[in-house]
Amino acid sequence: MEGVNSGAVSNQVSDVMNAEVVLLIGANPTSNHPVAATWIKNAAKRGTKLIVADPRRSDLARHAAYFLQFKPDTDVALLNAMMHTIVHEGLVNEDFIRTRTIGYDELKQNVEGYSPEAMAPVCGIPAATIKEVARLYAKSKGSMILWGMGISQHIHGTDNARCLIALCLMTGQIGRRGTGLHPLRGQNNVQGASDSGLIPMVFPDYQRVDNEQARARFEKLWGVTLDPKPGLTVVEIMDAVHEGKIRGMYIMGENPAMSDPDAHHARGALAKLDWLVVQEIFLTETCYHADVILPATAWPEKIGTVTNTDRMVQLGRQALDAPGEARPDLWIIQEIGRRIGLDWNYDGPREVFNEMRKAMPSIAGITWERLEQESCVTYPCEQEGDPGQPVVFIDKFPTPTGRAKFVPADIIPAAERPDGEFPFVLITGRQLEHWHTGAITRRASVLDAIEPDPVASVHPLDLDAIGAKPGDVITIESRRGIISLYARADDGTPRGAVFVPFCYYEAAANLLTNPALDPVGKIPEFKYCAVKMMRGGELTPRSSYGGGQALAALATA
Ligand SMILES: Nc1nc2c(c(=O)[nH]1)N[C@H]1C(S)=C(S)[C@@H](COP(=O)(O)OP(=O)(O)OC[C@H]3O[C@@H](n4cnc5c(=O)[nH]c(N)nc54)[C@H](O)[C@@H]3O)O[C@H]1N2
Ligand SMILES: Nc1nc2c(c(=O)[nH]1)N[C@H]1C(S)=C(S)[C@@H](COP(=O)(O)OP(=O)(O)OC[C@H]3O[C@@H](n4cnc5c(=O)[nH]c(N)nc54)[C@H](O)[C@@H]3O)O[C@H]1N2
Ligand SMILES: [Mo]
Repeated sequence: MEGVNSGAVSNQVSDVMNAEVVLLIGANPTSNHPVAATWIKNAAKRGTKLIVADPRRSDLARHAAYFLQFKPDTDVALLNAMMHTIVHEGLVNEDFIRTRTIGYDELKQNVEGYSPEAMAPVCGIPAATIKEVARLYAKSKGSMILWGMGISQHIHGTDNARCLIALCLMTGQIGRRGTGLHPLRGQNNVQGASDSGLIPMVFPDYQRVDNEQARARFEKLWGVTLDPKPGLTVVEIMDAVHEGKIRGMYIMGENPAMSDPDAHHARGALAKLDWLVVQEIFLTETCYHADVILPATAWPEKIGTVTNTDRMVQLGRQALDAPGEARPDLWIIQEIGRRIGLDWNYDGPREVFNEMRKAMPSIAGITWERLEQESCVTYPCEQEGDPGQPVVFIDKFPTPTGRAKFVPADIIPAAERPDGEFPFVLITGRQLEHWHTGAITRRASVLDAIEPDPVASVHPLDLDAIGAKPGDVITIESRRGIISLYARADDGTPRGAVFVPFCYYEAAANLLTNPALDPVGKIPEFKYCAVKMMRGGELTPRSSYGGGQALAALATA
């Protein structure tokens, strides 16, 4: 059971109700995971002590016992200082460390250099506060950690996560109700996509492609020879196009012309391709570069399963007819497969799901019939009838030794720090009303009416410093690009920083961002680059959709 790999989600979000302490770091659930936010607020109301740590104050800070508005990019400093306190005050769980982990001595030695007193000026949180939250987390009967992209999207994102894991391991705050680690998942099916092998270095259930045994198993299952070489990740793919190593691309349900960092570079790659196919439900900025566009059906127009952040598999059913010539993604993929000579003849999503059960021990016990009856089924679920396991890692971890490893982390600064010429930090992310690149939500009249125009959130004192007032047009420039958009006063944004959502084509945040990657996770540094900010500028004309246009069209219709 516990040998089954399920990513790192050890406990479901609703488990915050069983936690005495919840540490939420680098995530803004009120905007991005509203259902999770509701669980967290309800838990806080019932007495769970909420610690919110984020350079930007979000709505959940109002519900927090402690809100740590630490300096952007200083997670390792803050977390190492918490661990220093836990070590020095004898709050570690020695029994857990001895029986369930390896590498503690190295970690202990490493955090020695990170006293709260030394780290306070680095991260901007007083030493006494760091100690209080460290004690609170370590001593409680159950402490849970939830995190988001504020942790991951740095060149040291893996180190940030390693610190959270170490914090949890040294205190034994995992393997029970109301404890553990929950990296809040993004898209409705990003967990399911990862589980089923949509990662360039793994097969289903996270079996490495370069692991001979794993490869042999899948070669037998599929009756083909498989490539042992890990593939490229998103940003690496665009680099490979510029290097002339990739000449054709097939993109399905992704809008990299807007979502990749350094958009000029990414769009340049799309334009350079000999052949680009985009399978989409809308005519996106990526489609502008396509040779062929394959119209797909949207979520309510087809049948299929998704897996949410809580490791719950659920079945979506068709509620609407597909428009025009749109076809389900599965139909399109299967037809392409057949026309290049593959013998694919799945009789629909159910048959594909049954093959997934054969490929993935973690969901082997989930039947299609059960999904038709129950709203969702939690995995690991290895045998039919198994209720599923809401809490994993109860008595071992999914590693060869069954133990978890401490990995010490040191401070690595962001790839591009502010300087005299580019004095502000650009933080990019999301807002409630829009989804990523705006492809869907800017076409939704109500959402588009609420947030029609590109905005930058800036601290009122910084707005003052550049001579701008709320509602003025301001211009933000980085070493890679320049955008003009409306200024919004927001005293939750720290001084010296500006927050820009990446959904607006007219002022695309990713024209500015730095494509530097975390060497392990290969995630770009979307949360930190250097920019300058000036009052004034030319607003780019609105795109073919968005900017209140969907609503205006409705009014005149
Ligand atoms: N409405 C809406 N909901 C969404 C999405 C959407 O586009 N719109 N997208 C979905 C997807 S795919 C994802 S991945 C999730 C993302 O969900 P979140 O991770 O909550 O979203 P972000 O807005 O990217 O950033 C999270 C937080 O990181 C903080 N941050 C910035 N710099 C740092 C730092 O140095 N350290 C720390 N610790 N924090 C920092 C920001 O202030 C912000 O509050 O949302 C999902 N939900
Ligand atoms: N600056 C900045 N950039 C970021 C981030 C950030 O925080 N800051 N976050 C990053 C993260 S975490 C993520 S997840 C990415 C998201 O980046 P993308 O995945 O590129 O963004 P989306 O807008 O969600 O694009 C999904 C596309 O799929 C299409 N689509 C929807 N449903 C279907 C379907 O059923 N079939 C098909 N074929 N197509 C469909 C939509 O129309 C849309 O164009 O952005 C990343 N980029
Ligand atoms: Mo995401």
